[in-house]
Amino acid sequence: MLAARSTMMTATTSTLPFTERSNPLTQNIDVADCKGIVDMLHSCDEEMLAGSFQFPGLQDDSTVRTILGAVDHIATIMQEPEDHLVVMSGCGTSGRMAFLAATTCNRLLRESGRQACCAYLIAGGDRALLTSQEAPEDDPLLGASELQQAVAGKKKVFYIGITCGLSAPYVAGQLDYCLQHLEAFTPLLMGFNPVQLARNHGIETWYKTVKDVVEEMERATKDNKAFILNPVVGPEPITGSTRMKGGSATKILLDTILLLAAQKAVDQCAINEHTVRAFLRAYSQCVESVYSKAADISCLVSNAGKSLQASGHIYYFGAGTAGIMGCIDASECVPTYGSDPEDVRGFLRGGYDTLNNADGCLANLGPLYRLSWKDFCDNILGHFSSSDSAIFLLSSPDEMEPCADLAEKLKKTGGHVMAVLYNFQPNDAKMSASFSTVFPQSVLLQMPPVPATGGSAAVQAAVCRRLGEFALKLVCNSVSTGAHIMVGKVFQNFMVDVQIRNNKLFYRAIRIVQHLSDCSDAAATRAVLSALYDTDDVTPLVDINVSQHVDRGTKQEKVVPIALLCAALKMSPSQARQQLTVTPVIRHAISAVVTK
Ligand code: S6P
Repeated sequence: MLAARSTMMTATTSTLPFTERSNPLTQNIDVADCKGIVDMLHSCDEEMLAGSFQFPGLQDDSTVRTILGAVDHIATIMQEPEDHLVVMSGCGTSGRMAFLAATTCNRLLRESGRQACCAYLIAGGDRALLTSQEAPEDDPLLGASELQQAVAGKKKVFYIGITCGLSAPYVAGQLDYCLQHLEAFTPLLMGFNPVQLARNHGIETWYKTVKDVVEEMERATKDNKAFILNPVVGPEPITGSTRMKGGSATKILLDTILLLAAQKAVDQCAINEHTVRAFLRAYSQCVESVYSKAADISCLVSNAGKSLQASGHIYYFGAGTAGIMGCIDASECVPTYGSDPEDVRGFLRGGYDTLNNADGCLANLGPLYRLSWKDFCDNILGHFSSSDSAIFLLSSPDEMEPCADLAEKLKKTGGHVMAVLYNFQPNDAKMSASFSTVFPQSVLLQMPPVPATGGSAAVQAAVCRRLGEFALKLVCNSVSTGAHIMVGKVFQNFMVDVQIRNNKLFYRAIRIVQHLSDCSDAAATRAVLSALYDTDDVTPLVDINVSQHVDRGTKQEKVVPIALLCAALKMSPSQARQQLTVTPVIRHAISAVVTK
């Protein structure tokens, strides 16, 4: 039988990374109503900023000091950009945050009359900005060679490797390369676990583990040749879903470092601990401003969930980086919830010209890479129906007008048409009245004042945009998480339809099965392999490389739910598959066999 709610990963909790732990704040998120879901996400985001996990948190002195160290290095590069470079890199959400930080920082530098000096790398290349490409995360050699290409001809490089779980071999390969070339590189590892909980699994194509590299980084840190920025922000609201708190904390840290470096380099501002703390406080205030609209956000969640329940879709629309936040949120639903890539999609006004990615237009890769509003109007508008949800993401009241035409067309179908607007201007009754006329179902986020740190108008405007993007990230994450909960993709706080798309996800799948069915690690492994290969006899599979399981997992659906039923009810994979056709809502299929 499946384990009841109370026995939460007890024996292994202290050795389990924070990023893989189940958060006690959200253990009932699967049975909460929409407002309850948003309130729990609020508590988790407060926890992210407050810390208190017996390890330094986001606002602790050691974190602030490391931020200041990074600011100094990057400001120097911004002042002498000729043959110097800042590279930010990661996999999945971490790579997307690196992309956003690099491209927006370059824009700010150009607007300020400076030369751009930031580059980004993402495992799987630019297509991973829009779709899930989880497998390249496992390849340290690919990471190292891509870094080598990116820095060709540069004399000094400040490298920021982001891996929320301290777990991605792609990033470890790059850090290792930096450590071997410390004459040119200053590496910074960003993540949200203590170093002793870095991933220690063997890597098939390499002789080191991620933990080996993290320990080398620790030694280089002691010699002042490297940085580790790893505040603990607590477990994710949906277990292991580092797109949420991990992605948000990454954004807070990258924004803070880059904006303060720009203030120092461009505006000659003195940056000290107080300035850093003022920035971090602004993000805390932003969290409170967003969730002060929890009731409005929960209406968006409810509509979006109804759309998925009716086999409809959720479409985000936005201009500039507001639209990019929607695209990023959409891209994460496939690996997290095993959802169809068409279920949640983002559309960007101006398409690739707005995305501003290194490889330019990717539209020829297929329909999922056609992301402009025009693409939506040409290919999807005609099918938009009363089952669908449209959410416009606006960064200024001026954007209402260009949205109004498309919004009216969508409203005529009877679908849910909603909007989120973040506003830094003083509250204006006329503006909010016209906003709610165009979008009767909407969230108007009145943003807190930006920290007054003496930067130029260009820097201050950039600070507003970064805070606004953060606010939109929280809302989009609430919408897509809540909607997938409503459609039964979460049990307790586990993503029970996660797809096995890389090594980390293979082991996470086993942990979910082990925990929920209260069985041994070996029994859970057998159940996952049995579901993966549709066989009762897993003996020949046990010694196969995990990369082969991942190849298969990328193509197989419902592996975790089937494995759960196999482990808990001693069903064969075909019986479990049959059970899931009778009870297709996975949460219902699982909860039907839970012992209370
Ligand atoms: C997580 C997301 C994943 C991760 C990726 C990198 O919600 O779906 O794509 O971002 O696996 O993880 P990490 O720990 O290296 O940042």
